[in-house]
Amino acid sequence: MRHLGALLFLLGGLGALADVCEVPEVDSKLVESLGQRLLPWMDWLSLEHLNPSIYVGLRLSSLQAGAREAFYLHILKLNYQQRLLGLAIDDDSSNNQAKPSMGQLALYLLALRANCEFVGGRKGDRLVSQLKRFLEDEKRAIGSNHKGHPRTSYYQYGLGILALCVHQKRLHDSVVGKLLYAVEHDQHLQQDRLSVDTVAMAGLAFTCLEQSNLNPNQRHRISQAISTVQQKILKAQTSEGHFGNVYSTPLALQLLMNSSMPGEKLGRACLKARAALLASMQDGAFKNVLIISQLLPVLNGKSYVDLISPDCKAPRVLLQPAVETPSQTQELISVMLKVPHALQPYRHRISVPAGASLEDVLKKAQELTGFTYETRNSLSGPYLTSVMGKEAGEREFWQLLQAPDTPLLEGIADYTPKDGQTIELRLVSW
Ligand code: B12
Repeated sequence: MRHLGALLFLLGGLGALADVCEVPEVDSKLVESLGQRLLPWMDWLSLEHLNPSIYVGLRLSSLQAGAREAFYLHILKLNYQQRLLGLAIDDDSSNNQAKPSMGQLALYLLALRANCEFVGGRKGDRLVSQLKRFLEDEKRAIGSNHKGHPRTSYYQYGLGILALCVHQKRLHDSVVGKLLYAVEHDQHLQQDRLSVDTVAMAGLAFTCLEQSNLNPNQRHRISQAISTVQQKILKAQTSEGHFGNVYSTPLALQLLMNSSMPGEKLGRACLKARAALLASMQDGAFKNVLIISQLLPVLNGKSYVDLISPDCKAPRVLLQPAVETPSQTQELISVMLKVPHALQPYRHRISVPAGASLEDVLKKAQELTGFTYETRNSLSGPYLTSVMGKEAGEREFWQLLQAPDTPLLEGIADYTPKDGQTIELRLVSW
């Protein structure tokens, strides 16, 4: 805040008015209905549904879940410590649980900060060392000539740096340097397109480093990279107002809310984005809990950078569970499902009740027509890993498209196909 004030003063002196990104308050009923979607997930304590992002999103929002919240954090701690440190294993199944990825460990550390805890003690130090080691390994995978790729993604690389930063843990300049280089040289592209989520996450990490002054030798490069990120995000604004697409807009706004620029462009762009978000919220576009957890902080004027010193005493409204109104529909729709480039090409018309998800279509196709698929659970929901016996390899994925060529903006569990639509599954590199 002090920096912003100084900057405003300086720019004022130069005759240019500095502009900030604000997202004015949104109807509280609309915000609450988003928060209510998180509640069932907080009661659903099975391991594959535990999601530290939900906890972070709620703590940075204007809402709270009462006693559920503390209990949820407790379960997160037990689960993450057990899987990462191999502690207190009394049943065999826990031995087989996959270790959290670098990004998941990072989100867990953000969750601790969201409760105003600093990671510490012997166990905490080991978690910090693990995250640092993950980043070092990724740095090596990228290579000294920057020709390689991180094994996870630059998104997770940024998340890792951000998590250590909010815990005031120092990283070697060379680790930060890889993310700087990626932003400076457009290496965070996905299929030749800018991934707004990825640059926004990098920008959030840089903003934290700048505010905490953890890598003073790179100060100049870091602030340059922040403005590069801001420019890229502003340039990616669509005519409706979203940055990238509707689902990257929350993270983009988290980044821009920490920005200031001369002129009026920033403030105008943010107001337009807010209007677009509002329209999408009213349209029911926000179904996915991970995305909701990235959006709720924005609607409360907060970002992940606030985890440097979170306000854990701020009053928040207690969420009440939503009253379910089950929609009964007998109406059937028909969806064409095709996998043209498989070893065994597949094409069938599948009939499902209106409102069914794409996952329901895949299930039905598997039951009735010899279609086969597999999924893996992720924080965003079920991720399609294999189709017609063909598993996606390294840096490949099964892309979901509406024929002929429009990638879907949602995963199989959230997307609800319309009558007569053709859905294609296509193995692509990224
Ligand atoms: C990196 C990334 C990818 C990479 C993942 C591979 C990798 N090795 O990292 C690739 C390019 C393959 C990818 C693919 C897709 N993605 Co993507 N992806 C992301 C991104 C930028 C970061 C995810 C991440 O690392 N999270 C952090 C870690 C700690 O969480 P995690 O759960 O362990 O991460 C895994 C999952 O996120 C999974 N994953 C990635 N994307 C998606 C999408 C869905 C719907 C699911 C269920 C899982 C999933 O891959 C991660 C690595 O294993 C997010 C951005 C965001 N805001 O979250 C978008 C994002 C999650 N993806 C999105 C989409 C739509 C897709 C696709 C459905 C696109 C398509 N039309 O095919 C496909 C998934 C199809 C499938 N097979 O099920 C949307 C989801 C929106 C929503 N409503 O939920 C996001 C938010 C981007 C956006 N703004 O549009 N993605």
